[in-house]
Amino acid sequence: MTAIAAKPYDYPLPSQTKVALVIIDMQRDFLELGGFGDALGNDVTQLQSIVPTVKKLLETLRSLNFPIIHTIEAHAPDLSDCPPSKLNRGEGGLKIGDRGAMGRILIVGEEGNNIIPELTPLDNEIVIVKPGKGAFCRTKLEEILQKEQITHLLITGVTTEVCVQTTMREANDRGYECLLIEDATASYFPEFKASTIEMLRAQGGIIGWTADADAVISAVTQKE
Ligand code: TIU
Repeated sequence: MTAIAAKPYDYPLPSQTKVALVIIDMQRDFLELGGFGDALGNDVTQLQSIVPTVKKLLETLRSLNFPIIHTIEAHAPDLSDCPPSKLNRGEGGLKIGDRGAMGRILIVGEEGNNIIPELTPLDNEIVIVKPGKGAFCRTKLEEILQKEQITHLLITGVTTEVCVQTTMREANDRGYECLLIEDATASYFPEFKASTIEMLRAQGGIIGWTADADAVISAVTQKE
């Protein structure tokens, strides 16, 4: 594996690299009725189409022993890690911590906060519980990546222009080589997904690369 066919040019994978799959916030709170995404007034069905693709990537990279990192956007039950700016944002409807159809919205351990069953992490996989949109903000992610000597991140999940884009920008500024898997990320707003993909890879890959899941799978399964 020396490169993945990507845009704006092939994503190089020199021999010293260690690649991880990152799956951002594939939680019931964002993908199902009664969760946080729904409470914000979004059409949650927009996100469900990527589940088979993320599952295929997860199963392929898992079977090849790549490190897998799952993230969950969640707050403590007492909301001590939720700034008032985040808690009070929005117009009407249920807020973070309110009780919804799947338990308290965006609260750690509640039914709606779990990763969807199709993508349940294995015990040996890394799970980052994050209070912000970016996965590096107030988490141990950077420390873990350094300890595991991970240099390259293949990024998937929801939503493209919120938690996915924020995380990719945070990672890029910390020196990680990032590739966003286009058909494994989704937004409630398809036009925002399209714009995000364009802006991340513009200017010669100013934030990183983008590629289809098939290109990633073909590269990682090819014999050396
Ligand atoms: N609302 C929205 O688009 N996203 C979030 O609130 N969190 C994530 O993107 N995970």
